[in-house]
Amino acid sequence: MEKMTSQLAIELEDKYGAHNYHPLPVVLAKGEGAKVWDVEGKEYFDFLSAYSAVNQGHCHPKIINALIEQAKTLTLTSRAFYNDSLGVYEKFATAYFGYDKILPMNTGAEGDETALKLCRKWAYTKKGIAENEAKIIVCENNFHGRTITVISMSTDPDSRGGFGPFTPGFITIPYNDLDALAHALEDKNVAGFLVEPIQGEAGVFVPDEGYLSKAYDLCKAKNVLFIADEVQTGIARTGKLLACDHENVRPDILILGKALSGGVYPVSAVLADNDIMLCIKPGEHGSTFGGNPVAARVAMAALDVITEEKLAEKAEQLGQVFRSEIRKIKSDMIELVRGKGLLNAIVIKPKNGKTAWDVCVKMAENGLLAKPTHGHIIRFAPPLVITEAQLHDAIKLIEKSILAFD
Ligand code: IF1
Repeated sequence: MEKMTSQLAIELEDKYGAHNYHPLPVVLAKGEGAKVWDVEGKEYFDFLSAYSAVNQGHCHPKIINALIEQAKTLTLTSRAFYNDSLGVYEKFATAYFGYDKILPMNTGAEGDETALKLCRKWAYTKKGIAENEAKIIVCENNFHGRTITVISMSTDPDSRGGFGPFTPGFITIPYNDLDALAHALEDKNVAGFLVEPIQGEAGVFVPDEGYLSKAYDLCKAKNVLFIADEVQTGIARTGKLLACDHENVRPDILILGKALSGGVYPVSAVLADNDIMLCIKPGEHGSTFGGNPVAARVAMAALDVITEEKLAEKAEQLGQVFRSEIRKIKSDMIELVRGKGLLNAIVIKPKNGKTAWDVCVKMAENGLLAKPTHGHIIRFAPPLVITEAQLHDAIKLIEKSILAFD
């Protein structure tokens, strides 16, 4: 076999893979905790964490062990039969998040699709909306995944362009705008409001304090379901178990993904109480892999790690350190630092033609991986297991990289 090099790996992907991504030219071969290594053995801090899937750190021994043990025993039965792990996981996860029921799926987009179906079914069976008339309010600049219905809710031309016709039944309003929400809620056919507590892809856009709790109250007053997409913000990333916890909001429907498995396996879930969840009956929804024994064991281990290692508290404390240290860097390329917990972003002001992309390339050279979004924003989201000493080392690399353009 030919010896693997970064160059060869990139050539292979370019030649044989679909061109639906434009990665930084870094080829990773190994990960542990907050660090990853490329094919040539160069070490990096991972400040993307697979878009917040790897909150528990790369290859966490407890999660990997759960994966291996279950994989050796039973991997998949389908839901045509019961398995001896799913119910245990369902009891564990509903207690963990405080809901009556959980519906297991695999990817975030499937979680969102499931929530939309559940909301519509509830609208027809409980709220009394006429068949096919239900509407769901969504926000501008949302990101909920890549399926046709999910991109039907998108306002991003790259996500939507050339993929129509789209699924109807959505009302789009500006994010962080309570008046717009109140106005949209006047429509009697509105069944749900789907929102990211912090908009990730939009560039870590944190709404005004009180937005979520007031939005929740507005929804309640109109008997409309408040649906939170916590695929990216959930599971300790923002300094609480859920980002909605910052405002003591308990969503009617909660969507989780990514870090629900610690990035080890595709595991997503929708949680709700009986009144809503039992609107879906046998045969009306499902997935071959959803709720498989490996996913169930991996997710329990991943959630145990969150609790045992106090990762929400760590994210809160280290997030304060990150933002205050970055704000001390004297560079006119840093326009703004924002975020919550360890979900943060720097808005970059281009200088001498150098953009956020160039800063990311420079950081990679210096041993830190992060990804630009929307051309001028860099997201910083390390695994939550990063130590304070490692965080300070990483901040020095970020500073050195930005100052290289002065
Ligand atoms: C990619 C972004 C992050 C999500 C929320 C659902 C999903 C996602 C809030 C779908 C997925 C990912 C997917 C990833 C890029 C990434 C992303 F930049 F595009 F927006 F994280 F910030 N809800 N987000 O953020 O989950 O089906 O992918 O499991 O490469 O598309 P999925």
